[in-house]
Amino acid sequence: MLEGKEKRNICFIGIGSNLGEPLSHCLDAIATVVSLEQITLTKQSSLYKTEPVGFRDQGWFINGVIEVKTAHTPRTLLETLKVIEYEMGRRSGERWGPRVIDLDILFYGQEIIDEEGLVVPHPELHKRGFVLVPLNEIASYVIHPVFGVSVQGLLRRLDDK
Ligand code: A4P
Ligand code: MG
Repeated sequence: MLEGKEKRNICFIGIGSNLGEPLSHCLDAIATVVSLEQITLTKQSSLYKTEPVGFRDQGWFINGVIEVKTAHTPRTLLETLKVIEYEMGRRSGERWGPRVIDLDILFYGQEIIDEEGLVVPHPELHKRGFVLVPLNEIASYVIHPVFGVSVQGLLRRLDDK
C-alpha cells in the first residue's frame, strides 16, 4: 500500500570538489548519498571540469548536479549533507576556497526558504555556469520559484551576459 508512506520531495543537490582527486570525491559523495535510506537518487548530470569562480587562485573544480527524492525536511537534508562533507574530510574555514567536497541544496521542490544557515533556492545558482550547465542537463524545465524563470531560461540569460 502506498498510503501512509512518507511524502517524498524532489530536490536538486550541487556537487563540487577541487582538492586531491576531485572526480573520485564527487563520485564518492554521490555513492554516499545513494546509500542513505531517506534519500533516493533519481537523476544524475554529467560531471564537468570547471574553472574556479570567485577566488581564482585555486585548482579547477569537478562539478555536477543530482536529483533526489527525500523524506528529509530541508533542514535535516542540509545537516545530512554537512555530515557527509565532514566525513569526507571537509573542515570549515574554506569559504570560496579549495574544498574536498561541497554539497549545496539548489532547489527543494518549489520551496523558498530564507533562514539562518539555510537559503533555498541556493542564492548564487542563477549566476553560475558551473551549476546551471549540469542542472540544465537534468532539470531544464524546472522553474526557479523566486524568479519564475526555468533553468534553461536562467542559463540563456547567463550566456547573454
Ligand atoms: N547554507 C545556506 N544555504 C545553503 C544551501 N542551500 N545549501 C549555509 C548548502 N548550504 C547552505 O556553506 C556555508 C554555509 O551555507 C553552510 O554552513 C550552510 O549552513 P559551505 O558549504 O560551508 O561554504 P561554501 O561552500 O564556501 O559556501 P557556499 O555559499 O556554498 O559557496 P559556493 O557558492 O558553493 O561557492 N568555482 C567552481 N568552478 N566550482 C565550484 O563548485 N564553488 C565555490 C564556492 C566557489 N567557486 C567555485 C565553486
Ligand atoms: Mg556549500
